[in-house]
Amino acid sequence: MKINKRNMLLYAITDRQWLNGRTLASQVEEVLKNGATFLQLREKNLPYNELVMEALEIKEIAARYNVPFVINDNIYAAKEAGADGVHIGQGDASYKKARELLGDGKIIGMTAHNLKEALAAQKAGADYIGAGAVFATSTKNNTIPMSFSTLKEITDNVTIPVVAIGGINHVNITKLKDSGIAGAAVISALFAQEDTGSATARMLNLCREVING
Ligand code: 3NM
Repeated sequence: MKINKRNMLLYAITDRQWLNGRTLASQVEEVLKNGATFLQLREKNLPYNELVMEALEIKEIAARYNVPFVINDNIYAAKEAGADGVHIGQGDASYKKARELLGDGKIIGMTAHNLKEALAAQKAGADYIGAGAVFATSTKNNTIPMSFSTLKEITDNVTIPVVAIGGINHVNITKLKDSGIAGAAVISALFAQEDTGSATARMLNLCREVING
């Protein structure tokens, strides 16, 4: 599966820390039913076999909604589970390794914290860029703050889609207007909410207003 800009509008990233008895599969179903356009499975502490099992379950849900599904970091799990691709950090070597293993048809997204990294990701062959952290977040430690002007500099200078990430919520997303992004990547604004489905529907409308409008 290859992506286009429209796939990037509301990029949902999973997180099990807020499940409170709910299952990840049910939360993913809510998020996709309510219009998220892209899905990343992000698991920082799961043993490999469990990650693959979970990926297989989530992949089936994403396929039902025809939403691209990538796995964070683990190219081997992405390969074994037959995911649509992987999201990786920096580096030409990591890109090459991922592309070699997954093949040309798969999606490879890369993180960038500044223009130099964004240009390097594009040059390596990345299909899209995740750029952040555009706002403060408690979901991930040690994020590097990214100003609006850096974000804009990136979107002005690369041709592949850029999704903004980091602390984006239903209020501050309006600040990303005219930044040139193709979408917003969010974790807690969806998965930490009591009603994940309605949080997704509201976020999708905001993305349409801010990004397409
Ligand atoms: N990467 P939330 S910020 C996974 O800056 C991730 O690269 C970031 O979660 C980066 O939407 C982040 O809850 C966490 O803030 C995003």
